[in-house]
Amino acid sequence: MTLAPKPQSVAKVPSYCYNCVAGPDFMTVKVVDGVATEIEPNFAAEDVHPARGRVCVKAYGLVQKTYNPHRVLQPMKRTNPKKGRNEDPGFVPVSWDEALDLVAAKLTATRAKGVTDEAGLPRLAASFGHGGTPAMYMGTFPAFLSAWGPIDFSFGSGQGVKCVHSEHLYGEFWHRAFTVAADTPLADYVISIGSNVEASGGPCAVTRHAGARVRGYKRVQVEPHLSVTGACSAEWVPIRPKTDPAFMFALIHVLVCEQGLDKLDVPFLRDRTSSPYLVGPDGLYLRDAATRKPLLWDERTGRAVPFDTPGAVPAVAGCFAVAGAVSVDADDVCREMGAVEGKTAFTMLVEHMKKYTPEWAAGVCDVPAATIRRIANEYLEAASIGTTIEIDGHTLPLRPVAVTLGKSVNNGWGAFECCWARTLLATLVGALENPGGTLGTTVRLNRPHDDRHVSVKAGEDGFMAQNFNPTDKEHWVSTPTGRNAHRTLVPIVGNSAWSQALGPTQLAWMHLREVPSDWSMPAPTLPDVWFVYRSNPAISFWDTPTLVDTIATFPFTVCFAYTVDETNWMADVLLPEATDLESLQMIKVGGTKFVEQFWEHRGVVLRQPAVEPQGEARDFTWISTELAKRTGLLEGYNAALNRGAGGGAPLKGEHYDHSLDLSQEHGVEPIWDAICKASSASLSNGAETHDLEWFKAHGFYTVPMSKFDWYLTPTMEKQGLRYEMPYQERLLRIGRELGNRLHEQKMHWWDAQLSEYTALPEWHDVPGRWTEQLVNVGANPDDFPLWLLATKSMQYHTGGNVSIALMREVSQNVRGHTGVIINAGTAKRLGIAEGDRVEIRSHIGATYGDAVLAQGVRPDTLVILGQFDHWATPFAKDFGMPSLNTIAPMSLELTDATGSGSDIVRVALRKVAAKETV
Ligand SMILES: Nc1nc2c(c(=O)[nH]1)N[C@H]1C(S)=C(S)[C@@H](COP(=O)(O)OP(=O)(O)OC[C@H]3O[C@@H](n4cnc5c(=O)[nH]c(N)nc54)[C@H](O)[C@@H]3O)O[C@H]1N2
Ligand SMILES: Nc1nc2c(c(=O)[nH]1)N[C@H]1C(S)=C(S)[C@@H](COP(=O)(O)OP(=O)(O)OC[C@H]3O[C@@H](n4cnc5c(=O)[nH]c(N)nc54)[C@H](O)[C@@H]3O)O[C@H]1N2
Ligand code: SF4
Ligand SMILES: [Mo]
Repeated sequence: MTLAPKPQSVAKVPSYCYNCVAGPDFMTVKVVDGVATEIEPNFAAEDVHPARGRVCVKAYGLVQKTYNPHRVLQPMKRTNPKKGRNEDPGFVPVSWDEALDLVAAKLTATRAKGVTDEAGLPRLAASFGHGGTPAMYMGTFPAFLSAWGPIDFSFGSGQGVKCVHSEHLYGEFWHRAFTVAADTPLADYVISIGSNVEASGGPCAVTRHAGARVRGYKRVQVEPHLSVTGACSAEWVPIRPKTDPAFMFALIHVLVCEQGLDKLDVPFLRDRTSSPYLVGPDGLYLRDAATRKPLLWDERTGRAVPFDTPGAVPAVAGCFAVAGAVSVDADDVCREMGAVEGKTAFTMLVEHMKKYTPEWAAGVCDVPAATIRRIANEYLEAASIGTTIEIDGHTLPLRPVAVTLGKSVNNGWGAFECCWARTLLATLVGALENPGGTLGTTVRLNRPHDDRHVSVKAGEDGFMAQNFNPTDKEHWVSTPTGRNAHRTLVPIVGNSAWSQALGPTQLAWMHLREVPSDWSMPAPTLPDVWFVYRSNPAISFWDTPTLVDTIATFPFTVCFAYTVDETNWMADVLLPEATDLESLQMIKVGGTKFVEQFWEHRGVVLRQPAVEPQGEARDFTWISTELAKRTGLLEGYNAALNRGAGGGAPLKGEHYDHSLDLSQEHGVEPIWDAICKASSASLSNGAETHDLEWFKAHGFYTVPMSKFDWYLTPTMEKQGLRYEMPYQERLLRIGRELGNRLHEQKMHWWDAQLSEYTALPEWHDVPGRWTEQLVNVGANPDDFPLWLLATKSMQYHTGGNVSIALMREVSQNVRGHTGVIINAGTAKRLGIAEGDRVEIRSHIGATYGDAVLAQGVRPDTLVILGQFDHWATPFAKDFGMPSLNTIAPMSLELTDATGSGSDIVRVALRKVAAKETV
């Protein structure tokens, strides 16, 4: 027996993982003689990181990721001019010089033609995946993009429209909540509607929920199948897919119609919401004729007065005679109302909700009325209206109840209603943005991204200001500036840096093939150059076979590549960047961020090369600087870095100046050294400056932040602002205005989407839209009797780590990872046994997998985990896993007003011979 040689050096290198949106999480990389061997927690972060310095199972795959034998380790050039699934790209290795020259020459030639083309669309397009996480790995590439000018982020990967889409838009509108979470450490009762947080929430959420369970909180999981979250909840409610609005409307009915106003948080409704605003007979607010301010009924003087009248005591409920008011409709049409009756918005709500009884909802949702009523009453009781808590010296209401929504509930048709109902359920008991309640995490459509309190500014009618895309005649953007037409079609998405990627991205794909017959805008063009990084739309989007054909028509595609995958199979150039454990970057951490990242600190953390890059992989910052230099954009690139585009703080601040010389090319380490110094100086107001060497040793730098900042309501109170709940007068008006603009252009193809703009949402047959769509494409709904849904896997971050063997090995022990989850009774009826090969067929195609029988799934529902069915990605292409994306259509009919859709499709199921797999 020979003994392994004694290691010469063992290092523990601090770093971060941000492979999924539940991050960032802290870790250390154990390096033995220059080889990464293990991932470990970073216990130095125990007191600052909400998961006490720990990462999830996925991060443990990063060692194998680094040494994956299938990695692309040299720049590659395509030699087969034909593109398509069945066309071998014929990639051949080239030097970095040749690859960069090729890309730079293409970019320079494109730029010479003008950054936008004859249709007014950017010639350069870029797609980044998985909820913005690629930015945590792309070094200074954002500075290059910023130096370039207009770029089209229209081509969706699975992120955006398939992600928590309506929540992003409406959450930010109502309470500066790009994503929404429960205040888990204080919550006593959480209704979790399709939010699979035990699988998808990462170590921060899992730690917080485990703590809450020990404390005795109750979580009710409302979901068609028994996810791991359902399995460790107090109760599972197997609701019929896509009927969640009805369930939630019935909860509201119990609160406002059965329990009534006296049982609710009256001061909150009176002072912090639009509940007292008077609505006239035309469904619009009654407004003061002179100032056009909405009126409310002042109980003190017995008169209708403008909402901001000092000393007024607003009536929350009631009908009142009002004379001489006006209403303001779309396009500023002002109507004189004469003598009319004004109802408070709250009374409008109560009358509206009367029909949505638990008995009615039971028929829609397949949930017993008694269960719905009990849950509503438990929620109300747990809200403990009237109690308070002290948070860092401030006395705040304690409302330990929350409703959370998962991604398939808060996107697509029905999502507006669910987001509205969730926000309203919090509002009614004063739990919106108060301790224990429903909280927003961060902002992305508003600024600044790292402090949502600063983004709260007074706007019209006593609400927060909102940067809608204009819908008035003069300013409406009638010619799209990006291929998904976000500014033209979706007012609420705004036009910030993130807005394009959150536009109706499937339209960008669909309209390259065919535009609607009454399209009266310039026909969309192909981008001259398309960049793709950490995104695989050919697997993550809908109708992936057709999408692949569309990608194949793109003239010049540059992919940063880790392995070959289904999207970069169509690339012209592959650029291998140094990955997670091999490259240098600093990012901001702390504050409150996606999923359940609620910190009591804020700061920065460094990712550093724990090991040398494999092969010829190069640091992303080096690649970005080279591209900037070779395209003549170095000065603009350096200027963007000085503004803070590389992450961290701007390089010049009140107490420091580490700006880069604009005319010089800077190396990777000097750039990040400047960012390290500027970030630490900025965080400490000039008291401490730490350089790159310091960060390499210490990993992160944070300063304390008060938990008080988790809650938005005190900020609203300070500014005397109201949440725009329950009545959506503004959205109603904007929708009408948008309709006017589109109809002036003779376009009616977006009319169904316009129906979403309502003051008080109505139940419309949401699941029925899927059967109606089948009828409209000439299919028979009876042929597709089952629902197929998707769910996340704890072991995989979307499709990003499917080629890592360790993840596969772990996941094979977790139910569902070997095929499609089928209710055991349904399987028996169809003659299907455990492990049988089955075909899941929709009206556009079929996908094949093995049967996984379970009791914990509705008989009318099938579930496929993750996103698989790979055909190019090494290792994953041998899994034989089915995928919803292969058979779910891209459909205008199934697109809601925000532009999103759900991962859900009507299917047929049958047993097939083992060999039938294509
Ligand atoms: N069926 C189904 N579809 C879904 C979902 C679902 O749950 N089920 N989820 C949806 C949601 S919520 C989202 S956000 C999207 C996400 O879907 P996308 O936005 O497309 O993102 P990913 O699937 O994470 O992208 C993965 C790609 O990144 C590559 N990659 C991984 N690491 C590296 C690296 O270090 N360097 C480089 N160059 N490339 C790397 C992988 O090889 C892979 O090709 O998917 C959506 N689609
Ligand atoms: N491990 C891991 N964590 C992740 C990710 C990952 O890929 N892997 N991705 C991250 C991203 S990008 C996102 S967007 C989040 C998403 O996080 P989640 O929203 O928690 O995502 P899912 O696991 O897809 O949960 C959706 C659940 O909705 C249920 N569902 C489907 N249709 C319906 C319906 O009509 N009604 C109800 N009530 N339920 C329904 C499904 O059963 C499924 O379990 O996760 C993030 N975290
Ligand atoms: S949850 Fe896991 S994969 Fe996601 S960022 Fe955290 S450690 Fe990484
Ligand atoms: Mo997502």
